[in-house]
Amino acid sequence: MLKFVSLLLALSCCQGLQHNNIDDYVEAEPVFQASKYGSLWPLPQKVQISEVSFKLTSASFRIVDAKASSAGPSCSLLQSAYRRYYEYMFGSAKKQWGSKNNRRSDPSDLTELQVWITSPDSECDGYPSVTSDESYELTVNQPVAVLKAPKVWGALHGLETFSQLVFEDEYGAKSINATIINDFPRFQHRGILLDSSRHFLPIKVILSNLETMAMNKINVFHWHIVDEQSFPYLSRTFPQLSEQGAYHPYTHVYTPADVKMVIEFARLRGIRVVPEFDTPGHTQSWGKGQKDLLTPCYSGSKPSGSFGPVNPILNTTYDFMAKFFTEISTVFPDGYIHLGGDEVDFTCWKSNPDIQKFMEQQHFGEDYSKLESFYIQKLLDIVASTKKGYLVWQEVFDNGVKLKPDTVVHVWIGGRSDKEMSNVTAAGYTTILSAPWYLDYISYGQDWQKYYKVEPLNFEGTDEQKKLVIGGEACLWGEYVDATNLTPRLWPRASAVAERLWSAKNVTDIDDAFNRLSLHRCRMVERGIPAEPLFSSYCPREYK
Ligand code: CP6
Repeated sequence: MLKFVSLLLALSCCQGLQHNNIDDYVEAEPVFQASKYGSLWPLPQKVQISEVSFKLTSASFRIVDAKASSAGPSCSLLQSAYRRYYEYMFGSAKKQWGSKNNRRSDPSDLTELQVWITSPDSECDGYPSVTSDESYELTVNQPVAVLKAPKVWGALHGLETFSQLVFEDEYGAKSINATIINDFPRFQHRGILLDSSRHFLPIKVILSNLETMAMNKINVFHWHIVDEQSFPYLSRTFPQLSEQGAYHPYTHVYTPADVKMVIEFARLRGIRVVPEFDTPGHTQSWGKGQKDLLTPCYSGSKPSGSFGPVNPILNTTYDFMAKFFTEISTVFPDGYIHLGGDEVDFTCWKSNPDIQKFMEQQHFGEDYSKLESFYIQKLLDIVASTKKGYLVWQEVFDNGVKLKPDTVVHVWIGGRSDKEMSNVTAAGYTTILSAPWYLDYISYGQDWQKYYKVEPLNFEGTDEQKKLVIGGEACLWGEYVDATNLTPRLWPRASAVAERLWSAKNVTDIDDAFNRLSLHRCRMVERGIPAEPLFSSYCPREYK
């Protein structure tokens, strides 16, 4: 029987940076030291690492289904994950990643990782959801390593963790320490918002960021797909929306096939795709292809020629929205749609005489937030009839709109976001936090530490209220971001958010985080992701 002790790991994925004797270091500067947790990121809930290690060789190591697993060779989600992680560990040149040929057995080799889905329904062919079981247990020991998970979602996370335990010596030989890990996320909703309206994001950029999300155990891609500036979503029902509203009608659109590809690529990595169609504000691009959808603004007694938010007083608006969201509810399999509702500018509504008349009829007085609520209420009823849940930005809650009890309120306004979290949860709504995680803001220095130090439950409230916080999202709005700079701006800064949302509440040691994150960032670089550096440093294989 092996005795497992938490022990300093002198080696990890990225060799050459560490010294074996960390006691030699006394200075408090961010010099690189080895964490006893190696390069694990985000840190699992429970980790025991032994000093005993095993060799892994590409010729003899395989990832296989455990005999008792409820998912077998027909589970292509797992089979493709085995291949992916084998290639991350050994490189893609080795063709016989799963074959029994050429197996050389050395007694000190680890020859197998057995993946055992324990629940009768592995969910292999399903989609991840907000209630998915993402837990797993990983035991690395002789003669085989075993990864146990109730569902495929936990197995995917366990494969990533296993790959993070493998390290290389200076001659390139791979090893792994005997290890026991018991892991599950602290929060169920761990998201990243990308904005494909301010700049079109090519599919390959979206896919490579989904891949990186999986490396960070992020499980929600919040796709802010359209906005004022462009409408790249190609709607089958209303093709003129992207024909007129995209930056380019053929090259800068997401076709139904593109959207399917993104959703399946994400599913294979345990990631939900939550689309956002933000209304009634942020909709200039919608107006180009859909006549009468937006409110005509007036200059004195005459239309000025410009348009404002969605026109909330016309029946045709709601007919359009019903058809449009019926399509969206079938194209996107996730249980939730983000309906936006943020930053509605009332200037245009105020200028329009028909709207003024409507305000009088409805006894709304001068309170245009009542008109906004009128619109949102009708929209929510339309979307609820498609059997989807919805998320909304915090203004919708602030304006007192009656929401379905399972609505998620998305808190984004900085400054007093803790107060907002208190209010939203006191009203009994589920909530996610983004206010401290606006990654489109950049500044000099290590701002990942600021994101890392956020504690999402630091607000006044009962335990009941705290339970309503299901997670958060890092937002990378697209005004200053396109394919040229998106990935390095996002990573590893979003990794700080990923660990805050996955790991235990008491994982707050910023020096240990620096050490692990430096290695994790080098690993992303080695895997072909241009993640920016944390500080002065080098990665052993950055010039490959
Ligand atoms: N676009 C949309 C945006 C923002 C929001 N919604 C935004 C607002 C303020 C800042 C950054 C982004 N660009 N549709 C707010 C949710 Cl600082």
